[in-house]
Amino acid sequence: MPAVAGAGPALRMFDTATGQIRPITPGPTASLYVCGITPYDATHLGHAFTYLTFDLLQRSWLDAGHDVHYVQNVTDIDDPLLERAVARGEDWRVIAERETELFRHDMTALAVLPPANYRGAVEAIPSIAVYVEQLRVNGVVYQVDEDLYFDISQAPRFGEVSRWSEEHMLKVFAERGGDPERPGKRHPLDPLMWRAKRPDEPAWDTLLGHGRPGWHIECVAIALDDLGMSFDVQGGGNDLIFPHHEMGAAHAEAITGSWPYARHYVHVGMVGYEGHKMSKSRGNLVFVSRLLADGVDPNDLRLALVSHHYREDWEWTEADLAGARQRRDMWSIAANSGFTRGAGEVIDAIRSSLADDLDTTSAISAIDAWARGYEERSPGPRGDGELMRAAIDALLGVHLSRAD
Ligand code: 5CA
Ligand code: ZN
Repeated sequence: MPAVAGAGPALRMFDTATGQIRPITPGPTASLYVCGITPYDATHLGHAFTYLTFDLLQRSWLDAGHDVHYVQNVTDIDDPLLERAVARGEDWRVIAERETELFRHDMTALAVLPPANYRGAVEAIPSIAVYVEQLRVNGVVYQVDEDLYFDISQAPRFGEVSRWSEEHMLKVFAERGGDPERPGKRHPLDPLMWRAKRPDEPAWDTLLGHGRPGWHIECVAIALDDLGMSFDVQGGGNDLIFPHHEMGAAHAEAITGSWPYARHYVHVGMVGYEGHKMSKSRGNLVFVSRLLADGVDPNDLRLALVSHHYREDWEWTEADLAGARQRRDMWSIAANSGFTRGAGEVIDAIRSSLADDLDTTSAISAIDAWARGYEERSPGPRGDGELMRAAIDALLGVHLSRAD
């Protein structure tokens, strides 16, 4: 990321747990955990929107002089992956490896700065087993048949991340991987921690016996091992607010006896397509790799996505891409023209906008106004265009074209 002279105001972001935009106050090293993909299908624009959001956050921290310890998981063992493997007649490991590779390739193409640690659920299994065993010994985890569940009634702060009513929780729990109806559970919302081996399912031999981990504990084990308790930001799409991040915070509190799990919960709006949230289960997907293979410039795609505020739920259309292409052309022409002025103030405006809950729409409007200024066709100060080029590259991750 190019260095840009100067500095912006301190970053403030919306925090789901408090419902407020409040300052994020990292130490010299900012810590970030973002929930990664379940690799059973290639990267769609919803995934890209989520990871671009946290890329803007990482860039903003780097610009402010912080080091960033960014950890991301890949859910390389879970029900949807196994279901896909059966449906396709492929080995689940082959699918996971292929789709993870494709995801990483797509992220690189979109100029997403990589996480420092990229962790698989499978590699975390020994650690997960130790945490679950500790909770079992403490009586917070109980057995249903051969499986293990977490007792939410023993999590005093349960509900403080989403702030949802129990009624609302119950409504979505089953849609998002939960099993409220299973007989033998103490509470319908209790989440699975460990699933004992079933015929035809992969399993790992651990101190909990043969089986595989539940979803939430996977992210908790990785986050606690790599970042410890009370890291700066837990991130993901807003479909992860409940149950995933609520359960994660409850698990982590039970394991460590402390709070908060994350100091800030940042959730990204859902990208829709053809009237519904873009999702692998519905199949209404626009893939990053497809667009790139069709010749779309990744800078245009990146600009199209970041033109939406990250908290907005929005619907992708072809017009997003056409608009971004036109805008990046306009910015490139301006940067190459020698007829622009005011880069310093515009860079201040970009930084202030981004510091205000990653307000990319205001940042982009400020750049638009600067770019339109070139139409006066009177020479501006030398280097103005180059300053803007570097700032747009560093802060938004968008490269402008050079004059031919
Ligand atoms: N592996 C889990 C997280 S531990 C998972 O949710 N995987 S995923 O592949 O379904 O989603 C990966 C990330 O993309 C998550 O942060 C999710 O919230 C986000 N995401 C999924 N669909 C969309 C969408 N349509 N719009 C925006 N973000 C999305
Ligand atoms: Zn996760």
